[in-house]
Amino acid sequence: MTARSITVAAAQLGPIQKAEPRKVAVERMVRLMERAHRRGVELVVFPELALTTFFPRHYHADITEADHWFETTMPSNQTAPLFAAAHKYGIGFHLGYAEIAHEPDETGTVQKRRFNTSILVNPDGDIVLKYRKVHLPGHAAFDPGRKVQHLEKRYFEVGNLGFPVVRAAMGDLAGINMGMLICNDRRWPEAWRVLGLQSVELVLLGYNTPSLNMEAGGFEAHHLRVFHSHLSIQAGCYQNACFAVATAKAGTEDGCELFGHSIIVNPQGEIIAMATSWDDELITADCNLDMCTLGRTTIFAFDKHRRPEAYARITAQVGAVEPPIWTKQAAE
Ligand code: CDT
Repeated sequence: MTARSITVAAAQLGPIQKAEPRKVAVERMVRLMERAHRRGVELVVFPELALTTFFPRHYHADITEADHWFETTMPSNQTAPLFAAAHKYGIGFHLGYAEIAHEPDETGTVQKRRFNTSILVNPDGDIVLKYRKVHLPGHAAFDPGRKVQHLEKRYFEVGNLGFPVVRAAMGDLAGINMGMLICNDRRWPEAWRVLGLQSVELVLLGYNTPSLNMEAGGFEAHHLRVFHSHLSIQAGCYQNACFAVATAKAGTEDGCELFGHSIIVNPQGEIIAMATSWDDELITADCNLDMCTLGRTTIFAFDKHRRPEAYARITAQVGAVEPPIWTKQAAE
């Protein structure tokens, strides 16, 4: 029996400065796709908000002043070269971008809505999966206590598409179960498990993570920033028996350092490729999807071993509550 295998790439991007037009960013991405094609890659993963600088660090009092960072159509004239390259090279791609959609809100009224979005596109140019970031970090109002703002809660609504997984043809394979997370989502085991419960085999994930904790909430050693990113992705893959391609935007962008360290991880939780630069860099790996079977038929055979009746707090509760206090009298 031949292995179900796909060759994937994390197409890390070096910094995109505030003044850099989308055209230049797209040209850089097309060059990475050309390189990917030469290396036999079948699916390329670009970072979160890959077309512009990480603009949530910039404050606009009037949110509409930030609209120029957003895409209103996909593809557009500016992003069409990515779709053309995908077609030319027979490569699928994952793209993170800021999305403006005119959609009904929860009351049914059509509104202008803003999301931190990613899409999975096949070589024919079909958008086979769309995801909108659920775990938005940062804050909504200008914070004078911070050296650098992180205004995702100002510019984006919480994603309203859940954590979808789709089975679609990619590379030589007739079907791969693929899902997406965006940046901060990778730190939340609940998000990975919702993907795992849909038999995900390959998670596509883009991120922009500062090298320093700008929240000034306490000391966090510099080297632990990368450790926590890798720890989260490796645990997510192991516990859900899947591969992940996790792609960073890296380097010093608008004076702020992003740590890079893009990785590809297998279902054993091992890093099988890692970026070493803070620049545009392509890392690749052959993923034998049959490797997902071991975890999902043994230690993480969900149907045999999960105990949802004991997990009610996971969905019933947001913040943590205090436990009861033990006393000798109560114990007797
Ligand atoms: N883009 C993104 O989600 N970044 C966050 C930084 C958290 S600091 C507010 C991350 O989790 O990597």
